[in-house]
Amino acid sequence: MREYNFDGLVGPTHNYGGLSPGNLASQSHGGEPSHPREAALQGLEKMRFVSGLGVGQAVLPPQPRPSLRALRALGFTGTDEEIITRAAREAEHLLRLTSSASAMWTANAATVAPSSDTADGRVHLTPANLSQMYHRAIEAETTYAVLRAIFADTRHFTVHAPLPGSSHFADEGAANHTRLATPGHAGVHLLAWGRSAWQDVPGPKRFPARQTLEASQSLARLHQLDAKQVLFPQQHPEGIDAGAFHTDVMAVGNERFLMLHELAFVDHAGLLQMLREKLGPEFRAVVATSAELPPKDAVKSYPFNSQVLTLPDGTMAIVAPIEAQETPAARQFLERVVAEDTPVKAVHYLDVRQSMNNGGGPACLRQRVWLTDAERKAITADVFYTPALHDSLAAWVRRHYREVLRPKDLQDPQLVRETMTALDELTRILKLGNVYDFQH
Ligand code: SUG
Repeated sequence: MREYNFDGLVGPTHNYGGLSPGNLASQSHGGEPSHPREAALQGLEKMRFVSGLGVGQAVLPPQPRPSLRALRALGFTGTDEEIITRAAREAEHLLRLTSSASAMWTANAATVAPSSDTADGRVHLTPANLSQMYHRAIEAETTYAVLRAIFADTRHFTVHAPLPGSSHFADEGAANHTRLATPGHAGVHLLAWGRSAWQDVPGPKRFPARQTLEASQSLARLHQLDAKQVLFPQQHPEGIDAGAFHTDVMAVGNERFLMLHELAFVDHAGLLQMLREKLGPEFRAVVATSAELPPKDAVKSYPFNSQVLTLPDGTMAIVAPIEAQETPAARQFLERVVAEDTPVKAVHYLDVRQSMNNGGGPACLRQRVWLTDAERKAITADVFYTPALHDSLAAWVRRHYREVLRPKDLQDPQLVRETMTALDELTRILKLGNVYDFQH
């Protein structure tokens, strides 16, 4: 079984809409000009780097934005251009909400369970409903279509429908999911959550908690995970109030290694004790206290929003955002992780600033999918990273993406045409078939 990182290709309307309460970067950069072309190329460079480490790499496509389907559902009628013009005039905020390129953060696209851990021996995937925020909720339908197109072979894959779209089952995908495993021990799944729809659990006071316990429990059932191998830790309310809207802002794990901030989970000591019992003595965890790494620094520079990758030689490497290198407490923490008795032997810092400014670091930009060789071969779409695919995607970005996007550019009816032309072409590059509503 090998891990493939399915990175989201940044979409042509990447912009700073200020859309996510509780996500401090999104709030503080709202209204600034964005650079879609640079953003997409930064993402491609990250894929090149990870693939160069010898780690499995693949790509997921952006979604059509502004979403005409969403605007039509809200009562706008007429030609595509008329819809944009009228929305711009009458409800600028709806145009902004339906224009976000947020599907780039594919950690939120779905939750995945590898075939080694599921009762029926298939890979299970559930697209996240993202029902907590409208600009993200509109991703689910297209994500479902894209995943069905890629993971089409039902002998190997089960793609479930997104959880029912009520706030009761608000699901943010793999951003709250961690799979840990040690040799000789079955994989353990952490399915974290921020609030309960049913039980009375103290939650954050300042910012919204997104994922519900009820959603996480449903994912464990749908994916046919062994109940003994699943834990449901609660995200620490103080962590959420400090800006850790997803678990992966304060914790990241891989196989026998977990690094976390003490504000990642309620009772992290109890959680680590349970993990040691389930995973045995090879399991390693490194905890950052608030004294060592102030929550403000963790949220601003995202050392935990790193990819922890197993390399072909069995050691691990961390791919962290450059902001973590520039923030002394974060850099020193990552250096400590390498210096201590952990499998991590190197830290690499990459520039994904365009995404970081909306609260999305390296870990947000990728969905982990564990595949056997047979499962890998069952995927016929051209989504696996190669230098040739890189070249054709980079050329495609340069052909279609604008250099700069200012808030009022979203009102340009031309933008929706440009996006449709680009995405239509992309589905042919990736051999996806017709996955977008405008293609039907
Ligand atoms: O859902 N930002 C995303 C960032 C998602 C990060 N993902 C993970 N942590 N896995 C969010 O808050 C901001 C869009 C804007 O403001 O334009 C946004 O949606």
